[in-house]
Amino acid sequence: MQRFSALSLLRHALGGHTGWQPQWRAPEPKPAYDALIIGGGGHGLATAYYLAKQHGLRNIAVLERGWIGGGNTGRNTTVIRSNYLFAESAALYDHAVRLWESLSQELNYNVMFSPRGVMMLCHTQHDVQVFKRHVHANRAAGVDNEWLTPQQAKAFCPALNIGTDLRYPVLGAALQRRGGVARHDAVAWGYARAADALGVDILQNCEVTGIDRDATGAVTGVQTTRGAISAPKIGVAAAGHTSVVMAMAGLRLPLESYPLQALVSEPVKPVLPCVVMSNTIHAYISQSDKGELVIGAGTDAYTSYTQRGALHIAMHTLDAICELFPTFRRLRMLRNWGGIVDVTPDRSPIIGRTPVPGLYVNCGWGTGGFKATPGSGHLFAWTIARNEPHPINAPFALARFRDGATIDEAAAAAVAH
Ligand code: FAD
Ligand code: PYC
Repeated sequence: MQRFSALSLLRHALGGHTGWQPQWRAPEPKPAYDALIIGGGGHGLATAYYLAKQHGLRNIAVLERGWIGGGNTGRNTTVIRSNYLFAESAALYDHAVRLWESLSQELNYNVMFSPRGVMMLCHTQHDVQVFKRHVHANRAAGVDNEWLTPQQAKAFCPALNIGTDLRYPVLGAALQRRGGVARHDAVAWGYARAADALGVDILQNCEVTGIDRDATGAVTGVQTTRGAISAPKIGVAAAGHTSVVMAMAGLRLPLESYPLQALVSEPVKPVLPCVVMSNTIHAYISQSDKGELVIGAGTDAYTSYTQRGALHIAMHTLDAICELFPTFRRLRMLRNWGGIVDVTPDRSPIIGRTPVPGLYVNCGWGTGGFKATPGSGHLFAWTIARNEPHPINAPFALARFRDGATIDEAAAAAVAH
């Protein structure tokens, strides 16, 4: 059943990076479900959609303490790519990129996926060596990535300054042409609408405040601000706040939460044909379909739950952008915001079972989980439904920190943290 109104579609058409959200006839919580997903961001909603669509679990609910997509899903800068170093990661993120390529058709909702190319700049010999290694590793794993000279980088992105008098001159770049951007809130709404149509209850303003367990330690349900709800399976996709939720079940995870911020300029005519990223000088930029330049900074240096970043981090990023793109110097910034990302010691996510029977976790995407949304939901749904990981997410188990089988993607994360 389609529960979205014409008003919600109008709001989508008018929406910005924050704010508007679709309205539908909100269901009341039932006392019992077959499975619960905590967190109504892209990952949680995608998980619910694939649980219903591919595993036939339809008596399920997504519990969101605020509004769907109001967390990092609606706050991120939408860079999509799969150029990670290790084969396990390239397989994980490329699984997602392949799903992105047909997601609008899958959901019958335009998520505005735009594979316009992601170019990652090198400014030091160390960068050159690291990114050439990524190019070779990706190509060996069947993932597209190519090396560009500074002149080739400028030909791909004419506004880029490749002058040799820069403080950090551009020495080359790695380009993934299949990478790009999408419309972040449309992803949340598209999955929500499709899950809702399959019978999933999406419960907003429903904060989980406790996780109930029986004498064997297995989960039996949750306490929420809208009452107690029982279920034998609970999946947690509460980015940034995963530690808080997992502590309700007595679990401590290897996670730290940091603010990460971004900002947009006033809208201008098309000037930037691709995504440009630079980890070394802590800045990345793309242009939205509305014309705004979408600019992102590194994480704050301190752990925190404040959904805003420090001013000096943003200023540092704008200095870097102005050096790389002198033509943008006179643009005014329209708005800025922040989100909270949770980061693991190896900068790779955790997707899998936990030591608590019936409790599953999907977290630790740090600065880079938007790109993974469809793949993450697809694999997490598989894991919850079958109580075992899919081969693609098996290496991303929590146990890797105990076993020393970490997957260090700090360089590929590409956002300073
Ligand atoms: P969220 O969308 O945050 O969803 C989690 C939800 O859980 C939230 O809505 C929250 O309200 C809810 N929740 C928390 N606690 C509870 C509770 N107790 N009860 C009920 N609900 C609860 N990634 C990229 O790949 N590319 C990018 O360009 C990119 N840019 C970024 C830029 C910024 C500024 C930020 C902040 C992040 C960026 N990321 C990027 C990271 C990306 O946004 C996240 O990894 C991704 O969106 C996580 O999705 P999610 O669904 O897990 O989390
Ligand atoms: O992971 O590509 C990324 C990214 C870009 C901006 C923030 N994260």
